[in-house]
Amino acid sequence: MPILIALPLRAAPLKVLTIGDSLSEEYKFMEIAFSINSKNWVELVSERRGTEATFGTYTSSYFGYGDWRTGGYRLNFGLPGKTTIDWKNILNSTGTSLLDTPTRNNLTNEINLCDVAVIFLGGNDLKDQYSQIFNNTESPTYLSGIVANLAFIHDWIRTRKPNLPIVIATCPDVGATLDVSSTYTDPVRRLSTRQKIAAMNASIRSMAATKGAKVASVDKLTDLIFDVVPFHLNGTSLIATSTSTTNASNYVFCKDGFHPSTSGQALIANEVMRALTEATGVSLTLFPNREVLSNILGMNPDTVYNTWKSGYPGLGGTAADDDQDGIPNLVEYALGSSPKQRSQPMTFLQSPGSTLRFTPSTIGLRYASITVLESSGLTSWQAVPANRITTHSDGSWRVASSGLGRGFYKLKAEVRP
Ligand SMILES: [Ca+2]
Ligand SMILES: [Ca+2]
Repeated sequence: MPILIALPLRAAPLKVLTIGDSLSEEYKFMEIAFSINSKNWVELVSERRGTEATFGTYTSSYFGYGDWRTGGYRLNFGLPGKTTIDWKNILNSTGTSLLDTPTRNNLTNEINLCDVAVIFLGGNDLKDQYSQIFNNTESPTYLSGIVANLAFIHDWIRTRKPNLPIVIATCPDVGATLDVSSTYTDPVRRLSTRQKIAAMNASIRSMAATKGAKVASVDKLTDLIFDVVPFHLNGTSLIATSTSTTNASNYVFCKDGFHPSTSGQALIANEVMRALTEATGVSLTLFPNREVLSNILGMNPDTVYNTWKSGYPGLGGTAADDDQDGIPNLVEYALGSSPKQRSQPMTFLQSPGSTLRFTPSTIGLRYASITVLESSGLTSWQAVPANRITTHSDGSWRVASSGLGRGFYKLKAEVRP
């Protein structure tokens, strides 16, 4: 009688091909120029999600592929300095370099082997003409041309492998980089330039949608750098206003002030993995901020809380209630109240009626989230539905009554993932 052994099915990692520039080229090959001690999204995904996604075998020899690549993963065509126009020339056979033809031929072979392709370009196009875009002197078709070039590259791949899932990245707004923002400072023009680039990225999203491609929102990172000032992850500060000659892990940019360092690249990796999941149905595990801080950057993600705690010698754990005011210490932190003095953070508004109000700490909320729980009889507690909670410009949260008679409320805090 045959013996059947059931083995757990383990899918092979997703084979990801990349058409990109220096943001995708392994930073290992760029060390002297700018990226010492830093890793980029391809390296982070390979090293930390290698059972889920792969870029193929690795060669550490420079120009080991005999094409434009300096080396690295076999499916990664991250070519430093290339624009969408350069890539279009390579694919179109209109390029003039001897390396164009082997690059095109090798890419064609690898497209046959991969499960999904990522087109991640445009940063160099924007950098090349940033002065013109900033001063409104760019060619009227410059930005729409970038979208058209990305569409051309998409279609070129599609022709070679009709059913291949394809991801198109939005362009990083290079105006958020230290290098560009320190040169182009006029606030009105900075804003209008940002709006033009955002409109171009909206066109990329529409173009991708019409082609059935998925979008990796790389511009989310540059939006964060513009809008989250000072920059932080879960309350832990990351410096975006200067650089470090050793590329210390708590800096957002590499020492050239232009390329994102490991922290920014980890956030880019999340946007690409999110799009890869959408495009292929293969679920890739994103990097939670705490994994980025601790495992990837080697920082302690709890330092902000521990620093606060050290101001109250002898304080108990996050769930303890040292001052016995019914508010656990982590909630005290999220509210900005004292864990050593009885606090009364929630008040009822006289008008209208029974609306409850409290004001969390902006800094506390970076590290911990707050959930409002309610109960009718103090035995079972449920989260108040989001549509009954509003946040206001004074920082307060207001919780509308359920309208069902007697109600009790309490706050729960959780350390953000
Ligand atoms: Ca307390
Ligand atoms: Ca208290």
